Amino acid sequence: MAEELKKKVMVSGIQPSGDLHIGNYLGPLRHWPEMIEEFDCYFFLADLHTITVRQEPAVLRRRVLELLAGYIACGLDPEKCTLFIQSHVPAHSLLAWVLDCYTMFGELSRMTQFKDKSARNADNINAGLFTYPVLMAADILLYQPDFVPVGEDQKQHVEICRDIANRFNGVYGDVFKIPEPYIAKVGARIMSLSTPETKMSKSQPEGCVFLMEKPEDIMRKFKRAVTDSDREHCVRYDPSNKPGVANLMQIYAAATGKSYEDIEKEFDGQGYGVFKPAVGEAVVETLRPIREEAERLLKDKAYLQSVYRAGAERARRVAGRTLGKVYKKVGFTEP
Ligand code: ATP
Ligand code: LTN
Repeated sequence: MAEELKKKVMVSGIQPSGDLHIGNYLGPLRHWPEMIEEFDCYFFLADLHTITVRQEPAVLRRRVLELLAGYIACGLDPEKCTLFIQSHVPAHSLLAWVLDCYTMFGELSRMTQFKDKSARNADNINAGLFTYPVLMAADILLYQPDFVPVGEDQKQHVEICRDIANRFNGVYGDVFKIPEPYIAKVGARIMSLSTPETKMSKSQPEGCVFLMEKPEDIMRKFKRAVTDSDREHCVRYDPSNKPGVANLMQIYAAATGKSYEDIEKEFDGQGYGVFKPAVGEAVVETLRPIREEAERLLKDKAYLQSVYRAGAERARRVAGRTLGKVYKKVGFTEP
């Protein structure tokens, strides 16, 4: 226990709003298995966040299990980290309410994800979509983490979490640790294969490669990936002028560990007709063991249940300590 207390703490979540894709994997998730060796890690399925957009209940239930199997298959050994489902730890919702009262309407209005998602779901701009970053701040602050490993798109949410925590600490003393975002250098923002100007996202399945997809489908998507219309047809890292090629290079670099320089040399004098299938092959090979392991785990529902139950129990203990402290500080009467 003493040893565990000394370890730095990490917290991160993924929404079960769709299947895991290579943006999630090659961005943050791929690094998590190394982190669990070094840090005390809490990884959860953010089901409370997911209902900000309307979900089919049976699909949401299935996805949570699939994602949990995906987490473990990606190398998150449940013996070495805490894996749980957000709605199983009520402290997330309870702290979110308190933090709502320390978050300004104006700062939430500036969140780009709110602006994007409300534009895409114009018929359901609900209050949850607006206050989502406060729930995310609660998810984080409950565990007093040092780092929050996420993709580039979540940086703004980690920043508002820091602002909320600083505001609260300013009133009540050092209640919360102020966490840092932890963003991978390569893979921080994997772009869509069909529209490389936009982020790869599960809501746009054409340009998105899923972790559990069949190899032939993955290959087809890479062969059709948008590159560029210049005559040069050479593999060169130039994100402003050749965003499609730069994205494929980023994916190849993340999957193989090669540098952009190595990749330019490897494909020197060869056109995209050689490069694109090579990226596809590298991705297929990276994903193969993950897919096979996830399929195996999904057949063992009792095991998955034992993992998320044990995870929630541990998370509830840690989160409960922070929530208790917060309730006391704001002046709630002890029950
Ligand atoms: P989507 O836009 O695909 O619906 P999301 O942002 O809602 O995704 P989550 O599945 O909750 O995604 O994201 C889990 C993690 O993956 C987050 O840390 C997020 O920053 C990261 N991530 C999502 N998309 C990408 C991407 N295209 N490139 C790199 N990281 C990504
Ligand atoms: N908002 C994130 C998912 C998420 C998260 C978190 C990430 C919810 N709570 C806490 C890190 C820490 C997303 O949509 N990708």
